[in-house]
Amino acid sequence: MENLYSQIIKAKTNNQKLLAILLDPDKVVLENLSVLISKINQSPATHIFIGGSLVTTSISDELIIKIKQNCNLPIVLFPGNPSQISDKADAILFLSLISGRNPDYLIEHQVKAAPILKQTQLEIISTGYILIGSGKETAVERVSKTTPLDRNNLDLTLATAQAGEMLGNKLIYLEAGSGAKQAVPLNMIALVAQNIEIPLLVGGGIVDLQGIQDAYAAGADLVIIGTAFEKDINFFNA
Ligand code: 1GP
Repeated sequence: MENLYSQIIKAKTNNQKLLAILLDPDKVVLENLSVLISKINQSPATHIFIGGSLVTTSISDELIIKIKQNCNLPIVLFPGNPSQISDKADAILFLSLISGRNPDYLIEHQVKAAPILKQTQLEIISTGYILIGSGKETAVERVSKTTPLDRNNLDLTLATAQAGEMLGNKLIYLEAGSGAKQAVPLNMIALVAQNIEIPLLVGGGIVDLQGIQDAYAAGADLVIIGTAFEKDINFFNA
């Protein structure tokens, strides 16, 4: 099978926009999963991301197996820490929180994860993860104990994204934080998209279909929707 990263690159080359639905294993009720999966199958989603800043349950394996029984979308781990690794998924965003200055999230968790990942077949996609301030503290900020970048500081955000690219990251992820009050500013998406070569992911605080289209128009290659779909499984039917 062609690897997921090649597919993302191909989509970017063809200007085909991608959409990930983010499922937090702590919030998914397994009994309701079949309805959830049928809604995902009817949606324009191209990927399923699984993870969260603080996942406390260990249902990830079971959740992924059940999703795979009824859904063909690739499943990508989006882990808050190494305990969320599951070899049942297809790939993992190997994140480094490059907007922050907490060594645990820059390298420590990655060192712990490496030997575990070596035992799996997961495709590893190194991702520069950049947290952007959204006016209110988000879970990523709280858990990672890092300060997000100022949403008005375009220069610093661009330099951070470019440093991530130069370090060899394969993706840049601009994150406002799950449930953020304000999504990543469109002018910031545009500036970063125009000045990096690698695909740009954008998520956090996008609450309607127009928000997704706006992020695409600004230059996002892949948009992540978590809370809006979690709150309303008919989100994509509107
Ligand atoms: C969070 O970017 C994702 O990591 C999705 O955010 O839950 O606000 O959609 P939302």
